[in-house]
Amino acid sequence: MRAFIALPLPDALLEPVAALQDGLEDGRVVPEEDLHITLAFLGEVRGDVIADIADMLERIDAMPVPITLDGVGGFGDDLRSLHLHVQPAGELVALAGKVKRIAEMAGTTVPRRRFTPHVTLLRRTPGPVSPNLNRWIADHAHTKIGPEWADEVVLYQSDLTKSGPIYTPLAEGWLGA
Ligand code: 2AM
Repeated sequence: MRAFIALPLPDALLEPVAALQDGLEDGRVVPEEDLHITLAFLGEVRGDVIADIADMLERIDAMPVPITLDGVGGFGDDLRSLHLHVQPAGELVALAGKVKRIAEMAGTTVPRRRFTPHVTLLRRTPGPVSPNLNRWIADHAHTKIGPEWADEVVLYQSDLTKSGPIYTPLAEGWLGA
C-alpha cells in the first residue's frame, strides 16, 4: 500500500486554516480532516513492514513539536498544489529524522529528499493561474499563524482516486506521552 507518516494539523490551527481556504477556488480544496504535515513519505510499503512501523510509532519517544505556519508556496512551475510553509523548527526537523529512522528500521527506503515541511491547501490541474488565485496568493504571502503544539504522529494509508486521495489512519503515536 501507499503510505506516509505525518502530523495531523493541530486542532488550534484547523479553524484559521479552514478560514483561509474559504477564499480558494480553481482546484480541489483539501478537506479540514485531511490537513497534515508529512514527516516521511514512504511510497509503496508491504503489509508486514507497515505492521512493524505501526508498532514502533505507537511507542515513539519524542516531545510535542511547535508548528508555525509562515507564508505561502506552491509546487510545480504550473502550480499543481498550493501550500502554507511550516517553519522548520529544530524539534520538527529532529522528529522527521526520528520517524524516518523508524521507517528504515522496519525495512523501507525513505526517498532521500530535503524535508520541506508544508500543509497542502489546494490541488489543481496544472496550468495558468486565475487572477483570483493570484490575488489570494498575493494577499496571503505574509500569513503567519502559531506556534501551536502538535502532539500526535500518524501513519496513513493513501489511496489515490479520481476525486482525490483518501487518507486512512493506520496507527498513531503520542508525543510527550
Ligand atoms: P503534498 O501534499 O505536497 O502532495 C501524501 O501523499 C503526502 O505525502 C502528502 O503530504 C504529499 O505531499 C506527500 N508526498 C506525496 N508524494 C511524495 C513524494 N514523492 N515525496 C515526498 N512527499 C510526498
